[in-house]
Amino acid sequence: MDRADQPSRPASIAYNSARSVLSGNWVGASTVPSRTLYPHQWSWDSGFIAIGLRHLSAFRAQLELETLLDAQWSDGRIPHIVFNPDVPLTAYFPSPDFWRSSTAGGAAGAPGAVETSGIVQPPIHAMAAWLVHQAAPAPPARRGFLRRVYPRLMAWQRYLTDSRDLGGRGLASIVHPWESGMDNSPCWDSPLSRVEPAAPDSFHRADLDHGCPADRPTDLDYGRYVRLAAHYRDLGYQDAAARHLFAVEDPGLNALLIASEHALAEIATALGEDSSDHQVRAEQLTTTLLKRLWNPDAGMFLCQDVITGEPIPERSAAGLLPLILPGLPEDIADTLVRTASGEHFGLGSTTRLVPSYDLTGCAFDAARYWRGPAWFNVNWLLERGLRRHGARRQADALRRTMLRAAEESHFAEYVDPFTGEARGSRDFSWTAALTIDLIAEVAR
Ligand code: 2M8
Repeated sequence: MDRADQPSRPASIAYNSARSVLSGNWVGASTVPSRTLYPHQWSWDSGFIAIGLRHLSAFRAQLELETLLDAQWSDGRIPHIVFNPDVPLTAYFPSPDFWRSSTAGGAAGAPGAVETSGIVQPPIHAMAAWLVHQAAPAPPARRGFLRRVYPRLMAWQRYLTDSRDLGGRGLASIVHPWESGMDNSPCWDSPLSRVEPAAPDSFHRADLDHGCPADRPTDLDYGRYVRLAAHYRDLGYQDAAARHLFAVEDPGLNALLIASEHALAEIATALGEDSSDHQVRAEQLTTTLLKRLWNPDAGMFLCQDVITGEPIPERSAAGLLPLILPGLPEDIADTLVRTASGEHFGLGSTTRLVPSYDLTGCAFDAARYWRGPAWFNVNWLLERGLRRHGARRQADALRRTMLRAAEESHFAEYVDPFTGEARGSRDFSWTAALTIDLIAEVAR
């Protein structure tokens, strides 16, 4: 690590332990989410990781994002996994020989020098790049970072707003549950039910070599994930040509898209360029998000199934994430805060951290992956959203419980929302990174 570019660091046991987790998961030019379960580079993980790394080393935070951007496809997409060629194929499934990006993705602009997946994850990256830049103390540590990443981040955002507007309604669609980052959310149950699962003997689940089956997706869901990914691959990962079997407008992904458009406006201004296009786009996207996905009865945003044209009547934490947006009307923000604190999510009453899914929903499961447990990246975004919209008391309380749960759970991948009990893998990178960010931000 480059000590010269380190900002001053608050000393605490949690901070130092979190830093050790990130050092242990650093693989030279990027960070793996988990040494066991996820041994490659993941897209939105790297965004959250860079947000924490910025407090340790501006150089390392920049490198984290730039390593990811080096795997960007020429159509603008940032793949959700960048594979490490030194890791055995059996360590993670679906492996590079399943995705075959450099051949199957050739027409869509996949790079030849590195193997990647062909799907994407939520666009936290411009927001992360802006936060990384702001933390770099002086021009030498900034290293021309913004100038290098700006065109790439812009191409990424345009891929989502243009190639992924599958509904023609002005919002980006996901074509696979994994693209939401909330892979096993009950929101996907109905659209996934139309997908014929891949034969169980056609793949081997490496995740069950490391994870507890009760915490992970079922075999049936996994078969459907595999079928969807293979279908997209066999269409050359080309969105215009593809007949998607799954297409959903997700408020979480679209909220990050808008937050990143605001970040691009900041970046353009810092570079002395015109920011008006980004500002206009952010405002238009916010208006569209409100028009298309806001559900007044639910008091939150809901997903929309683009294939059936119907809203998906499930409440997931993704529908609270627009709280991070600066341009949100205050009555909507107030309603979101009430919904987060009410019976469905229990913030400040029945739960310690905001669960990934509705506590009263039929599919709620406090242990299983994205069907109820609380995730630190989601809670970090909500903490910022609460703070942005004046709910300071709730934000302070959430920050305290997050820090406690992160430390007590040994930086777990996710936790039981009621008890904070650790689930999934331990020493998880974004949990450690966001712990560092929360501590450092208080110390400012
Ligand atoms: C989980 O997703 C991967 C597939 O991308 C998996 O289950 O194998 C999700 O929690 C996702 O949001 C996260 O980015 C990834 C790596 O941490 O793991």
